Amino acid sequence: MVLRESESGGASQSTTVVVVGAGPAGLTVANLLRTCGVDCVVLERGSREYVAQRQRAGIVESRAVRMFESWGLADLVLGGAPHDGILEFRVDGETHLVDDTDGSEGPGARLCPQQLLVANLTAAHLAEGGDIRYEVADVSLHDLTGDRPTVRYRSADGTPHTITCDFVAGCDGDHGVTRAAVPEGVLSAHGFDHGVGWLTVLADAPPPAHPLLAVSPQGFAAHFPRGPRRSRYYLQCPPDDRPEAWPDHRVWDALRTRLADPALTAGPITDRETFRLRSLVHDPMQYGRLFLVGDAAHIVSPMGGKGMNLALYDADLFARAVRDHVRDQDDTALRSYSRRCLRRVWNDQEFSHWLTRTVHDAGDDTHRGPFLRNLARARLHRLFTSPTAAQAFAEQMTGLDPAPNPPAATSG
Ligand code: FAS
Repeated sequence: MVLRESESGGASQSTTVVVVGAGPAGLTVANLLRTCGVDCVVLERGSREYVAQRQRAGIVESRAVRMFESWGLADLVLGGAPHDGILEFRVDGETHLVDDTDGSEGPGARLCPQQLLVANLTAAHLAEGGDIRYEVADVSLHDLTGDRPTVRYRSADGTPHTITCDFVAGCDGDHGVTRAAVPEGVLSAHGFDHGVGWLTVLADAPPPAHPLLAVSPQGFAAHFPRGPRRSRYYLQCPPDDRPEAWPDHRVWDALRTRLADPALTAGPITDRETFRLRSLVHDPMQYGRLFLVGDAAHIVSPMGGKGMNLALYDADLFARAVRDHVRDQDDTALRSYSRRCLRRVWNDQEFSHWLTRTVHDAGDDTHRGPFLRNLARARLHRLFTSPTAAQAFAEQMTGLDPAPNPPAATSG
């Protein structure tokens, strides 16, 4: 890292990769680059405490567990319990246990809450001398189509800084600045509004025996573990509903009804939000030397747990591509980054769309009518009775490609 006084005043530095955003995407990129000896600087507008407390995803899929293992990082960054490979569908109170493992060799998914993964990735990177700058402001990108883009920002004390680099990893989520730096008309945005809202609730209440998806005439509900004494619940609601419309008693009544579990143990609710289920993909995921990673490029409804796992997939492909560029002057992977990520993104969008439609259409037929309700119920019946359908479902849940990825990354 080279430190000099810049023309615009303040400090100017140079590095290989500037990573904007310290969520799962940015922190995974930073850890993987560090592992293969590539310099990078991470810029995050929030504080370390803010980033560490955001509660979102709850499962690291098998493919991502094996990815961290291939980089020698699994023991360092993964926490939480191994997932036992069983998913429960409860349809009108009737239980159907579905195996969501594909029987392949290697470790399975982990019930590792996003904030735990983020905390571990942060600690691992800082412990090895990684450079993460929190509470930065006014991040702006320049000369992205040149050989050496620059990133300007203000540090927490207001000092302006300029960093020159080879690549910028845009890991700043759906509302960040990196995608916005791409000129109008370069990216195509493909969106879908599911016309469904979800109330999401976090509570200090006993986790379920298995991750649970419930279909009922009153609408969809879900119950996921978020640690040994904590649960995440989802309740289908009108797309423009507000959290205030859901006082505690209404939440627990609806959960007991839709989960068909009158004895469901309640607990203090620590967080509740409502959001509209929507999906969004930006294509391409690259502009010059800017590479979009994770939610900065795509949003997928939480059905199937693909949001965070897609961010980890992109981060793995980007880090390998930069390693090949730096180590072997081979840009093949950089040139195909966007195409290969988008192939996975559309695969997971399709799976998440299928599952979202199925569990919502199969419930309350006022939602989209009896014809689609019966179609969805037929899909569920096939999943519960056809080994081929169950195998295809498991393959999607694990995130493992039918054709395995290239050989494991070597840090040398
Ligand atoms: P993130 O949004 O996590 O991180 C982006 C980072 O960039 C943030 O730290 C932000 O502060 C920073 N940033 C933004 N602008 C910046 C700027 N200008 N300068 C510097 N830094 C900047 N996915 C699942 O798989 N399963 C789930 O159950 C699930 N539940 C979810 C529940 C909710 C309420 C939400 C909102 C999402 C959920 N998701 C879920 C999706 C979620 O996990 C995302 O896919 C994941 O956070 C994406 O990670 P990143 O791409 O790193 O983006």
